[in-house]
Amino acid sequence: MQARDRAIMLIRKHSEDNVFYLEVAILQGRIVLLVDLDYFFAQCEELRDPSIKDKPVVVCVYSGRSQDSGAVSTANYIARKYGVKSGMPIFQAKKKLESVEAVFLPVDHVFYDQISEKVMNILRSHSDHFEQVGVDEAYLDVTQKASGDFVKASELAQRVKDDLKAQLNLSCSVGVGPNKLVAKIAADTQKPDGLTVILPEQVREFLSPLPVGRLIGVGTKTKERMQTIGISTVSDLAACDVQKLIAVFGKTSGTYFHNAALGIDNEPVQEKGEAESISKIATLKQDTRDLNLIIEKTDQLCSEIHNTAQQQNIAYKTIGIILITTDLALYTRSKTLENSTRDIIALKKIVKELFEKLLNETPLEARRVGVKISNFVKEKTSQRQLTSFIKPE
Ligand code: DCP
Ligand code: CA
Ligand code: CA
Repeated sequence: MQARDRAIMLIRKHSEDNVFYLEVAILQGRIVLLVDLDYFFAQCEELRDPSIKDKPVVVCVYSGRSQDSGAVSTANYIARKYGVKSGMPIFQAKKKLESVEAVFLPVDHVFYDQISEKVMNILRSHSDHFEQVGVDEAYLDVTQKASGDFVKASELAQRVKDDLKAQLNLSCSVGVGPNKLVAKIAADTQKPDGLTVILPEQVREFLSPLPVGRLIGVGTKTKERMQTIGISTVSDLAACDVQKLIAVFGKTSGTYFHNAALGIDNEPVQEKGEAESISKIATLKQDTRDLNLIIEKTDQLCSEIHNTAQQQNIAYKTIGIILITTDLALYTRSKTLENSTRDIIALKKIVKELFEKLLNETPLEARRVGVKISNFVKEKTSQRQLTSFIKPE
């Protein structure tokens, strides 16, 4: 049975049993779709030349040193059957495909960006709120369009898929859930050409058996640290006391992991650049002119801002500070960089410099201090692509 039919049946069955509960659950919640194009770069190449469609297609980032040096950017699903994967050295992919007639092509970002733009325009038209998160994926908040109803949302998701197929001849995989976290994981569970619907009441059961690495924000290092405290699945993480997580990972990350394990995620679907700045401000334990005490506090604020910026995939050009002195006068200073950054070390360094300078300009003591980033730069891709890793050998 298709996930979509299962979702529809569940809603109907429950609504017979418990109409009130279900209406409350559905009306209050959001419905978010994550749409991710299948084997994107390789699918674009198949569009350009449909004659390669039935063969293994491997898109490569050639480093240029020798004929086959470089790595695989992506491959179509036929090539994946032979074991070809993103990131694999090209010579290795060639070895895996030596018994068949395969097509190896160089990346052509200009072409993929053009197709991506067309895709995003179609996706945007189906949403109340829209957020592109990579060259080939986007979140769509469809709560209003679907009248808060998961059945309608599932049908809408199918229409999105049909539209992309009819207008651009592209296939994608879609996840439907009550928030971004669940929608993203749902989309990853059935590929290619998948549609996976997770109802609010299915979230815990859906997430529980998954390895923690499937949660957004749990990378290799975090996964290893979790293993050392006996956490390998999402249900292990959900069972772990939040205070323990905070002790190990800090307040922001500990709380985030705890909520994520429970399927809680309140991040809005919003286009990058919608928010114009992110700022945090805090009161010092005591009024002071001691730069070290001030920096101790602003370093914390920088970490919080850095986490938020990372979650929203924001790079920024302007870094600012806020100082409120004992007499409650407010001072602000900022520095605009030539190139955008997302580097926490640069952020902390500039904040320190700005405070050092500002303290020299006022004789008063600091009472409250703040940090602000602005002048955001929209990044096309949240996934770090191979091209950004590969250096000439
Ligand atoms: N990409 C890359 N290097 C990687 C991962 C991805 O260059 N290590 C590029 C090529 C992909 C595109 O980004 O086509 C999108 O990445 P995805 O992770 O969404 O992978 P695909 O779309 O290729 O495959 P899938 O069908 O699994 O989504
Ligand atoms: Ca993809
Ligand atoms: Ca993607």
